[in-house]
Amino acid sequence: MKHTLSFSRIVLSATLIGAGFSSAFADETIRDLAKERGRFIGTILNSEWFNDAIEPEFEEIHKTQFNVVVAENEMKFDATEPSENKFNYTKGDKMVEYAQANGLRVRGHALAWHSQVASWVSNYSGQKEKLLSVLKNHIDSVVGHWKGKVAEWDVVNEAVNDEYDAGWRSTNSVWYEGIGPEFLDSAFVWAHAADPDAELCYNDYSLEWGLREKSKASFVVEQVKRWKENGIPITCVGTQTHIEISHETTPQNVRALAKALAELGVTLNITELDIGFPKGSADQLGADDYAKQGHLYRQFMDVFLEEPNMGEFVIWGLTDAHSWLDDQQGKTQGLLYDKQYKPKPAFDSIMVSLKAHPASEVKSPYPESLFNPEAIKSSAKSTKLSMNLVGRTLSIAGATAARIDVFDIQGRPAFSARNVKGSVELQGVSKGLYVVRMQEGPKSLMQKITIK
Ligand code: 9MR
Repeated sequence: MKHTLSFSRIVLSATLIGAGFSSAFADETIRDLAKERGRFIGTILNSEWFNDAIEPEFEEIHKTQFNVVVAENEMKFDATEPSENKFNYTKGDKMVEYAQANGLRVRGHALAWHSQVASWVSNYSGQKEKLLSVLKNHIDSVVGHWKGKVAEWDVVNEAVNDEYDAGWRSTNSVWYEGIGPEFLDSAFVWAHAADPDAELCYNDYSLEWGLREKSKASFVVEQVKRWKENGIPITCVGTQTHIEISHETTPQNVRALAKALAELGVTLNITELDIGFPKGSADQLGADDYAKQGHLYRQFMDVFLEEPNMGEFVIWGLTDAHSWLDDQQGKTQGLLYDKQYKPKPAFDSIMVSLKAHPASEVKSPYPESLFNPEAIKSSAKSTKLSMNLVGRTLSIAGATAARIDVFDIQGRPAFSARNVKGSVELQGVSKGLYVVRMQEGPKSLMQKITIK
């Protein structure tokens, strides 16, 4: 792709050349190379950015080098619904506007998580019906507010425990303890109803430890299989991938996970990558250490580009000057840019991997329309599904072989039919309020119905 050097890029290139690290690729961006390959590469906007307390280089690099963004803390439950049913979207809106102005995709993080839940929710501990309505109202409101603007949500985050024999996280989770595991299924159904076009992910850490029997990754794959069989609208898994320099087998474990999810028709995204050195080691690190870090980053990028069902490569921070690794973990120096905003060897390694995988050979899991605005217009024209219920007869239009799934108000599957054309009888569904999802290829429509 040909591009003219913008003023900001010239300034940026100048800042990259100097003492310490320097990049051999100062005039090229990993964003452009990823985009040509139908992929997204991104990083967070740190909380300091939202508070206007970050160096100007941060945003300059951020909007030049990345094409997907996620808020470090500002779209979490405690930030968006600090008091019951009183929503605060100010900081999230700031990010969405920034993303729109600079052509970045937005990931929403996170809807149902045991951590960073507003404190008022614990007033309802153990009250199943109330917690279901609290979570539903939160998802309806937050996803509804950013409908069409947030491309993908981490619907459920970190719901699997850290046991050797993995299972659901059953303690210290207000959602699990009060509702049971059906909070996960319900969360996906509600999120899909609020924005049928958004991609919906299950996101967790330690998935990079491999698919051994009873592992977290194997447990997640089993759940994804169940969700797909039951028509629960999951489209992606996020592997956070907070690792250490010694974790050399993890890229190939991520490859194996991608392949397992490909069989289920689900995308795998790397959502929070960082590759840290032991805390306190920063002063002793030399060229070999940074080369080793770069090698691991490159292996992740190689896997990412070679697996056709991987879409986003997101790093949990831009600069070592602002990283949760130093603040909250026994780790340090895990990101692509050093504390002076100089690109580290890891940056060049990612660039080299992108260049070694020509665009013609990299498959994208996304429709062409995501990267090509003209195609967006023409696909919008063809996305005209509609449905209408009379008695128990659901008439459909705009599809020739649709899949119909009916969920009760708690998100449990109540009816399912495939290859529907014209109409379908909702046999055996008792009276009440339901959500119907109609799908044909990439087109999908959700609608509430009442069976009387
Ligand atoms: O980077 C986030 C940090 O600022 C917060 O204090 C912390 C609180 O839980 O969350 C960090 O982000 C986490 C993310 O939301 C989920 N996966 C682990 C991330 C690092 O802790």
